[in-house]
Amino acid sequence: MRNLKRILTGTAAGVALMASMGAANAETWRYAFEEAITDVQGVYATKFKEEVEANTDHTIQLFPYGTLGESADIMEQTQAGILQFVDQSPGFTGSLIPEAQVFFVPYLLPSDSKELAEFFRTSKAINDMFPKLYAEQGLELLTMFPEGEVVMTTKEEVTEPADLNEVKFRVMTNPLLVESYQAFGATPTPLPWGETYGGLQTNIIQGQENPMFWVESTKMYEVTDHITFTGHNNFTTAVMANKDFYDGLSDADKKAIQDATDVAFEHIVDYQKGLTDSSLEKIKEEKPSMNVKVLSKEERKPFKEAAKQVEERFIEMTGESGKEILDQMKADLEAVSE
Ligand code: 6CS
Repeated sequence: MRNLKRILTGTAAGVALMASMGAANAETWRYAFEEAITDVQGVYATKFKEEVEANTDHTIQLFPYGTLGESADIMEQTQAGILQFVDQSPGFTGSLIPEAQVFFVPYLLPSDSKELAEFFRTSKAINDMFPKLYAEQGLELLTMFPEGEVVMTTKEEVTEPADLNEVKFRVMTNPLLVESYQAFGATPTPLPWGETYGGLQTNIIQGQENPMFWVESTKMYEVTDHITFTGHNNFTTAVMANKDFYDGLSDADKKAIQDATDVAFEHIVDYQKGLTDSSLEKIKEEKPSMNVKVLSKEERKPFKEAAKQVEERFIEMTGESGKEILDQMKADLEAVSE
């Protein structure tokens, strides 16, 4: 082989042939996500791509939101093996993996971002239990990471559950989120993302929830007038690979993917420092009349009270398996809060 290399590199045609031989196993892998390239999932995917391309012969082609359809479409394409990687948030995975709805038990996750990141890094529920559930659906769960505190944006001010009465509130297509907003006093309306802006514009819906960077980048402030920090959740997302594809990789490629996953996780945690505040500033510049309300401890009480029945519903909906995940998550959260 060394002799062949010496012979080939002696001529221009030989160099070209060597390059193509080197590339014989190189593949292009497709990775779709639910946001734009400049949003949190896009920043994560870009870092992941950079790392994989630097450490393997392979190339990753990124497909931001809208290029291949809605979240449900990219998940279907990944399960079918058309895509190799997908970022789908548990908010859309609830019907496929009911236990993933645990991320919608209100007031479960901590608000402190350092504690939250450490939870995602160390959680047995996330790193040991969820991968088995995703594997049953033909998916290799690579990571889960937080995308920021969820706020409500609405047409009318919200300070208590009674303000949500008769408010058609868009939620991701997730049965437990429907339960949550019912418990909060609203009329939950599950919709794919693509119908949200238009729904608010035409008053078919009057509210939605999401992290601040998304409220800013998707211009939710153009179609709603109030932002409420209720502290009830932090947005979680998940990145996975098609399992048959992943299982068929060499150990070196698997390691490169795992390493890229870890590097991109730390990058995205770091990237989000101050993001809620800077997004809020941009919104205030674009629309100074936007009303921003941070609910006090006292004002949060009735929402917290309602959360109890949502937790009970989660257990009813998911049985023993869901309860085990919830209990483990609580233990994992306890461990990082110490
Ligand atoms: O609410 C949604 O549907 C969207 N929210 C975020 C933060 N990312 C993607 C998802 O589609």
